[in-house]
Amino acid sequence: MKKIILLILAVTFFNCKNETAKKDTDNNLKTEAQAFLDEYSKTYKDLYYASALAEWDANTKIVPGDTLNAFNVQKANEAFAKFTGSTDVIEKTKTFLESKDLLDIKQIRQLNSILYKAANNPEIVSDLVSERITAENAQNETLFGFDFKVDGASTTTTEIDRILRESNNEAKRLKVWESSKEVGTELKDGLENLVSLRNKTVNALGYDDYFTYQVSDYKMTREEMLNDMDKIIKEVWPLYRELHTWARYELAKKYGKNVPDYIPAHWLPNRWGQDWSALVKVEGFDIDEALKDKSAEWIVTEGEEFFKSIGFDPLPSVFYEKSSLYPLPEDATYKKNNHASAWHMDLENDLRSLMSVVPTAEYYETVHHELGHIYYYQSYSNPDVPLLLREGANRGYHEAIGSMLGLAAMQKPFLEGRGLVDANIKIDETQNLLKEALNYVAFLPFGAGVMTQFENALYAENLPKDEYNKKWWELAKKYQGMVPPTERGEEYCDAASKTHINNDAAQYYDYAISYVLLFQFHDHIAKNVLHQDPHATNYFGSKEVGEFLKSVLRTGANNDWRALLKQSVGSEMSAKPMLDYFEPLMDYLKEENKGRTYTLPESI
Ligand code: X8Z
Ligand code: ZN
Repeated sequence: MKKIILLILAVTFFNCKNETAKKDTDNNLKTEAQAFLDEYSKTYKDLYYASALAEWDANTKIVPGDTLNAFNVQKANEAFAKFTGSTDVIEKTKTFLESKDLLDIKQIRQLNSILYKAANNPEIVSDLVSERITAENAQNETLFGFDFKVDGASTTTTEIDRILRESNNEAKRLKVWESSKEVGTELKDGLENLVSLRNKTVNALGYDDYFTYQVSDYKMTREEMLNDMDKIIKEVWPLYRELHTWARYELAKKYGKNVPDYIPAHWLPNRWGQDWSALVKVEGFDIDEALKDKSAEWIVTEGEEFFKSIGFDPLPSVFYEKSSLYPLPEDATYKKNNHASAWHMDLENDLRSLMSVVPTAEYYETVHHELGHIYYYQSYSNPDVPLLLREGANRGYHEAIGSMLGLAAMQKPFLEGRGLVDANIKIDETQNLLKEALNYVAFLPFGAGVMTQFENALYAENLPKDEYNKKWWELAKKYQGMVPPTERGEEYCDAASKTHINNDAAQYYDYAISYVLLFQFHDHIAKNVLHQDPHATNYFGSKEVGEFLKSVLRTGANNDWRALLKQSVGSEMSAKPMLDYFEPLMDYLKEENKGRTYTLPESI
C-alpha cells in the first residue's frame, strides 16, 4: 500500500512538473503573440490614419486636373498595403494560429483579422495591389468629379434626387433620370478593370474571388450568403408583390398613363428604385414639410441630441471642426463625394462624417444612420477592444444601428415629443405603415436581389463587360419588377451609377442584413425595454434604450455576431420581426389591389 502511495506521489510530482513546463510554454506563446499583436497594432494605427487622412482629402475636395490628392492616396495606401499584406506578417500570424489552442479568443480574433486584411493586399502580388489602388482612386474621381448635365446645364445629384422625389412631370423626370445614369458610361471600363484586379489580389491568398472574400468576413461562404439573401426575398415577396401592384396603379394614375406590367425606372422617386417612400404623403404627418423651415445644421444637432438623450457622449469637437456635412456652395471650384459616409479616422476619437445634408425627411434619416456609425465607433473605442477589433460585430450590425434609430426617430410619438408634428392630429396609421414599407420592404429586392446578384455575377461568375447592362436590367425586372424607360444598351453601365458598385464592392448584402437586424433590435427594444407598440415608440430620453444599445456596441468585433444576437434579442437572425411589423398592411393592400392584375409571380 505504501509503495503504491509513493508511486502515485511520484507520478503526480512528475505530472506536475510536466504541467508547469507546459504552462510555461503556453504562457510564453501567449506573451509572444501579444507582443506581436501590440507591435502590429501600433504600426497599423499610424498607417491606417495616414490612409484615412489622404482618402478624406481626396473625397472632400475633388479638383479637376489636380494630381496631388491622387499622389497622396497612392503613397498612403501603398504603405498601408505593404504593411498589412507583408509576407512576414502573414507567416508569423499563421504560425501563431497553428497553436491557437494555446491562445485566448481575443488574440485569435485579432490574428484572424490580420489575415483577412492581408488577403486584400498580398505582398506576393504587390504590383497588382498598387495598380488596384490607382484604379480605385481614379474610379472615385470619375464618379464624384462627374459633371451631371440636364439640357446642357450643370446640375447636382441633390437636385436630381429632389426632382425624382417631387416632380409629376414625366418628361422632366425622364431627363434627369437619364442624366443621372450618364456617369455609368464613363465608369464601365474602370469597373471591368477593378473586377479583374480585385479578384486577382485576393486569389493570391487562396480566395476564389472578391465576392467570396468579402462574404468571408461574416464567417460564411458565398453560397450561404446567396441562400440567406434568397430566403429574405422569398419571405418578403408576398408583401413586395402587393406593393408593386399598388405602385403600378398609383403611378399610372399620377402620370396619366396605362398601367404598365413593370414599373418604368424614372417613375420611382429614387435613382435606383431602392426607396419608394416618397410616393406616399401622410396627411398631418409630413416630415418633409415639418423640416422645410429647419436648417441642415439643425438636423445634425437634433440627431446628436437624440443620441445624447439616451446616454451617449456629445460628439467630440473634431466632428464639427473636420466633418464635411453640407452641400458645397454653388460657386465652389471643386466637388466632393456626394454619398453619405462616416469615418473612424484614427480608430480612436477622430470621428468625421461626409454628407450633403439638406432639410428633407430622407436626409433626416441619413443623419441618424451616419451618427449610428459614429456612435458605434465611439462605443467600441475603449480599452477592452483592441484596435484590430474596432469594427462592428459584423458589417450588417454597423449599418443597422443608425438605420434603426432613423426608423425610431420618424415615429409619431418621437416626433411629437420633439415638436415636429402636432400631437392633436390623428393620422392614418395604415398610410404611415405603407410609407415605411415603401422604404424598408421595397429596398430588399434591390439590396438582397439586384445588387447582390449583380456583384456575384461580376466577381464570381465572370460576367463579360458586354453583358453588364443586360444583366443589370434582367435582375431589376426579376427582383424589383422595374424596367428602364427606354432601351439601355451596352454603351451604358447603369449599375456603375451606384456608388457601392465602384467603391464598396461586393458588400451590398450588408444593408439587406442590416434591415433584418434592425427590426429584430427595434422589436426587442419596443417590447422588452420600452414596453411600447413597435409602430409607435418614443426612444428619446430613454437611458434603458441607451444601455441596451451600448451592450451591443461596446464589444465591437470582439464577439461572435450570432451569439451576440442571441444574447441581446434572444433569437437568431430572422425576418419575422420585420414581417410582423408590416403584417397589418397585407389586408389593406389586398383590398386596394382587388381586381387589379398582378404581374410579378406569386413566389420567387
Ligand atoms: O450607403 C448607405 C449609407 C452608407 S453609410 C448612407 N446606404 C445604402 C444606400 O444608400 O444605398 C444606407 C441604406 C442603403
Ligand atoms: Zn452606413
